[in-house]
Amino acid sequence: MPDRRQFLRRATVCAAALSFQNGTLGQTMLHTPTSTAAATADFNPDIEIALTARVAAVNLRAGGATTLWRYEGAVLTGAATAFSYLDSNSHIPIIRASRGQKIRVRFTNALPESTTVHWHGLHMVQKMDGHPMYAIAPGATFVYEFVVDNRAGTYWFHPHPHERTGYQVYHGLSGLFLVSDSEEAAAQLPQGERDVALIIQDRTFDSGNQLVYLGARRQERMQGFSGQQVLVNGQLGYTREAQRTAYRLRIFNASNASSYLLKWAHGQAFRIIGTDGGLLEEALERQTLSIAPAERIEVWVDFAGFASGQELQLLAETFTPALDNITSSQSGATLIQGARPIATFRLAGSATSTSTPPTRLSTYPPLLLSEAINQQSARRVQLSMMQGNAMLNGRIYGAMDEVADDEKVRAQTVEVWEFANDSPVGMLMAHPMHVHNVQFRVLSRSVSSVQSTQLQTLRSGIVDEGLKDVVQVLPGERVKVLMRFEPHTGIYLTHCHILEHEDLGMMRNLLVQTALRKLDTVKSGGTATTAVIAGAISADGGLSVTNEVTAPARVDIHAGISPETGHVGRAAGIVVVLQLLHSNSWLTLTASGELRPFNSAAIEFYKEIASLQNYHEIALYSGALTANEKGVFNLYIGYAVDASRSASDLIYSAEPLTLTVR
Ligand SMILES: [Cu+2]
Repeated sequence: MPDRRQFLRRATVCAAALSFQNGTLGQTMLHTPTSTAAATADFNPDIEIALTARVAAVNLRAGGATTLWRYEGAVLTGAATAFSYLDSNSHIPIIRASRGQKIRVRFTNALPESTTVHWHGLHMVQKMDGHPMYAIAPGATFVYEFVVDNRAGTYWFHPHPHERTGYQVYHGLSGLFLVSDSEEAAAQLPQGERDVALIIQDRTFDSGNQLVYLGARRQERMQGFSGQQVLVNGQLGYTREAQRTAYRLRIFNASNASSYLLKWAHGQAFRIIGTDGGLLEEALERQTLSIAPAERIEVWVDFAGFASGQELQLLAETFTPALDNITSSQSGATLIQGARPIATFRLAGSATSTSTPPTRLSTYPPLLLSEAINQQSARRVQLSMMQGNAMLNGRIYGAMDEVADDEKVRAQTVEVWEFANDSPVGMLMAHPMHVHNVQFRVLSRSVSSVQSTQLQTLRSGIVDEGLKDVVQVLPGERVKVLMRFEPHTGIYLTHCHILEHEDLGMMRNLLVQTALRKLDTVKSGGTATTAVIAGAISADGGLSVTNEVTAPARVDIHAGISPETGHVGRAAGIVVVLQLLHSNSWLTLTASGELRPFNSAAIEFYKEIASLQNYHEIALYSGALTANEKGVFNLYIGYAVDASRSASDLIYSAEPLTLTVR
């Protein structure tokens, strides 16, 4: 049995979505269909970039220009290196920033359709996350402002408009967002010319050198798009001259749907130093690398032991989401060991002495299963595909603000999630699952009952170590991950990163609700009052956490309780505490509806609930406010489970509902 108080302290979660007559607070918060955002006057960015998405012709290969959708950028403030293109002539942009820097991106949509910019893997407030609810119309601008608070690592950005992400990314819209920090600097990894990004994308070109994407048929989209050629950094047969020394390679699968199994033609093992969320704590070695769409794997390699003029080839086998190995049907260089060379390092220069392979790379706060509020009952996300739909828990993406009860979490709490790709009906495919605004640890990967050769081959190279924001979930598997939600609250997303699946609706909103804490500062005392407690219906019928009314006014107050997962099904007492700011008194609402001085030594409960459900809505008050009731009122709601009834075991809302009566 975990110690109860420890458990509660750790949990820091619980109750209190405040809601009113005309709908829940959640819905009110979600009513933000803005497609523009202006710069904030006092933001003072360290880096300011003008970024435009437009249609442009780019010379990708011989035979004429290819029409792409591309990002163009210019640095307005900060180092010129903050924005560049990969390999100088490429269309793939790179933004470079240090942890802690303030970034402003003045984005202009010069495309013929709406788009957004999602900063994949980075922690963002809701409005800056590129959620499709913030679609930016053609010709419109949107100013993204955020502070980089992720660890050093290889992050990226791409469009996230509803149902069009696959098309827009395929046609060229994606870029790297590289974060550096002091810990990375201390690791003394190869830098500058020896820090190389390898971006893998598969594309199909027609005879006029134009990109060919799949059609609108649902069946095609279910299969996902896999191209006939595998490009690295925009080029087929990517070749790079390299010195005979150590390199850092940031390998990133930016393909829409294909997964790759990578290996060196010369048989060397990969020394893995980082994954999605930055450097590993300790380097590890693998003979092959399996990389799913949106995943990043960083490796360290030393070319010192090879001769000048020698060519080292990185080989790839391509797997579709259905795990068909289509390498032999793809074009490109000759097959080697059943794979195609996708990148070649041609060694040059004088020999340098062999470098010491990195071992210890970083440390980060442990994320422990014991911290999870649902250690015994993982939050299940069932993946399924049937009747032309790709679904999460049997649902496809609905309204922009639609959130089911089982899609709500609490900021700063730790949860276990289980992605279950074992639906007994429908098609089984690999689904790389991504959760916005969080980096997680992979806890376990069940052995699948489906044991095809392809699946075993692909699984053999999977890198689950480190902090991740995408995890490959193979057919028949269940993968458990552990994550701590960031302090940012609001609507984020959980989705499959096969972009055609995402566009089909294999995506759901994730509502991160306010972190709740025990209100230790509640004081007893004060005097009873006839003042009516908090909350108001504003002129348009909408409601927010902070309300103002001019007396006389009518108010309706409801409070919602969403207990932490571990408390569902248990008996609980609900307490309502009212703080009168004008008199600095604390009151509690009794079961009979009276307001009495709050006494922490003898808590009076407003209501008993026999079995806590995921959500309870409680009507607290309905009536009129008179001019005598002017002032500011803060309302908190809390609960205590089972027989525990002492003040120290109560879990309160962190933020009050505030009503100002003028
Ligand atoms: Cu999928």
